[in-house]
Amino acid sequence: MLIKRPPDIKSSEITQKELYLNRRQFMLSASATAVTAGAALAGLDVFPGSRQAVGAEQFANVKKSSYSTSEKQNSFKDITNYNNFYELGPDKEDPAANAKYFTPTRPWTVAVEGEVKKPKTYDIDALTKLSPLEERVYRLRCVEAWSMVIPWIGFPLNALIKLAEPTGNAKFIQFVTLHDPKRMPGQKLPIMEWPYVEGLRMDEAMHPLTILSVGLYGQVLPAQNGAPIRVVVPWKYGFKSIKSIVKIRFVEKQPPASWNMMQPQEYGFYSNVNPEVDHPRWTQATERRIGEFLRRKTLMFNGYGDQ
Ligand SMILES: Nc1nc2c(c(=O)[nH]1)N[C@H]1C(S)=C(S)[C@@H](COP(=O)(O)O)O[C@H]1N2
Ligand SMILES: [Mo]
Repeated sequence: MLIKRPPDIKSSEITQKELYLNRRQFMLSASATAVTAGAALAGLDVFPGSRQAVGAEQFANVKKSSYSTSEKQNSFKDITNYNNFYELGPDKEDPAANAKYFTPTRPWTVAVEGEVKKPKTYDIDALTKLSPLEERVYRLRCVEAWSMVIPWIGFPLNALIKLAEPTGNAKFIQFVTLHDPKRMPGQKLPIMEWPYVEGLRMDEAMHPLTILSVGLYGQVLPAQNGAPIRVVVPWKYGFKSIKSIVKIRFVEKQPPASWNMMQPQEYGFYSNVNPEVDHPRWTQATERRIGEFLRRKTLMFNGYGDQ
């Protein structure tokens, strides 16, 4: 199903459409997610000046977070068409184009296991209701020196950690992405060891800035941004923010992390954004904000040093 925006759509019609969408109170349904991805593919889904993509399920009662930056946000179109998600292809345009193989991303479960007193496999809908959802407008700074400002919807990872009750042995958390080459065709390519894995030290995982995101721009997470649930750690390079997770495992030793395993001399385990430490092949002192022409200075810890 392809929803096209007539070029001369009137603002009165937009309002009608939005009211209609809200009234429908879209269920967390496979079809809603599929429509989002399909429409995003066409690149025609966003009404200019509106935060909504036609047909996508909207979250209600999302609190604004005081942790948000007031910087100009990137457009929904940029955020959903310029991605790193190797499971859906190695080029920036691939994830949007290949999202159709990955959707629908429901049903979905996330297993919380390892060094915890309360291991549990959560259904994505239960996980989404685990803690009040907030909008967190964060910068995401890729190690490849581009960045975006994205209005994420999510909740602090520490809410889930507290429920799991880590044992004294839990020093790190490992995150694992879905491994399903049929739905993630990039996994047929030997570009890295699959599944994608990442890790955080327990204090980093508990930090109030670290979130599990289930949406952006007020709606469910598009497939190419890591549907249905991903990590966002705003003071670290983008590759730490692992997408489409199925496992959260509490462990004693520092767990393997995909980019670190692939090129240990280029990507460390901690990978805090630091403009003073260059990548062996390029500078990290500046970055290109997607949609802008001039490069800007990269901030220490991506601007999250104070927290
Ligand atoms: N599973 C998985 N997670 C991933 C990646 C990936 O290839 N696979 N790419 C990472 C990188 S390098 C970046 S910069 C961000 C990009 O997130 P975005 O596409 O939502 O902007 O996702 C990260 N999470
Ligand atoms: Mo990245």
